[in-house]
Amino acid sequence: MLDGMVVPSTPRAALTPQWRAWIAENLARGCSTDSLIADMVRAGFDPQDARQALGHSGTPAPDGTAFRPDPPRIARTHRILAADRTVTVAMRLERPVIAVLDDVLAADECDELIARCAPRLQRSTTIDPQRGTHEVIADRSSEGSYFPLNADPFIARLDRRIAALMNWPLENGEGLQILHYRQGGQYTPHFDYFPPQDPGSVAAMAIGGQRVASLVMYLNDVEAGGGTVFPELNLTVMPRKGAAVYFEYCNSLGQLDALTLHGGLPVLRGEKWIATKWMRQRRYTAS
Ligand code: PD2
Ligand code: ZN
Repeated sequence: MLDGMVVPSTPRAALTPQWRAWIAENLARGCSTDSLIADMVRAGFDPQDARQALGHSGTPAPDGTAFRPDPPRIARTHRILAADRTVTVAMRLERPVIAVLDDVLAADECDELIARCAPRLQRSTTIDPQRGTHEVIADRSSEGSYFPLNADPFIARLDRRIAALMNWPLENGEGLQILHYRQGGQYTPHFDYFPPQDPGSVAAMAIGGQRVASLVMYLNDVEAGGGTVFPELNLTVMPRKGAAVYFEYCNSLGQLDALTLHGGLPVLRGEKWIATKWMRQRRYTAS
């Protein structure tokens, strides 16, 4: 631990949000996972709990050091020519790499995605950490639908644009995931990558490997609430129709950036529609 960092005090050494923030902050400062585990054990954690907490906060590089960011995959320019559309960069963060992007989708493209999905929504699932299967859980109160890669010419155009924007091969992308939140709907903070210590991650990573970057596109204007929050960064991105938030979390060593913890805040008024694209380390399609 670096000088000046205050170790959070908690009577039962539980993994509170303050402890998670402390772990993320120290990893970002370059502390080794071993030194953080030692500090946590001194503060009353069971060593196994401390190791598990660190496993969930990022995978150390082969030499045991903390996450080392690669140069961003996304272009550094103010405007990005993404195949058939020019996207404007409204905001950037270097660590973790986050970009807020305007004009990713045209208004009529947002409307078409919503119209196509509305009749076939199903309660959203997440990947079970033990088994790797898709399960309905209370943490994700939304309904969703899915378009396989290149499902038709309209989806293929969007897949191509998004791959160019994210600067990954189109084949590394999972199919577009559409989510609908009603008033009160939310998605509690989580990582989009598959936590390495979860047994279910092996199955989830069998095709295409780890997830490396996400693009969450907003398909409508939400009346109140519904922002995408990054609790470790005190950052909330407001949903605006056609805009998106992009973030990277897996480097070329396979290390994971725990600062990308994020969630969907409760929709306070109105409804919220998003489309999400996740990129993998390798080709995701079976064929
Ligand atoms: O709805 C969102 O803002 C949101 C928040 C966190 C979406 C996702 N994660 C996701 O699709 O992974
Ligand atoms: Zn997410």
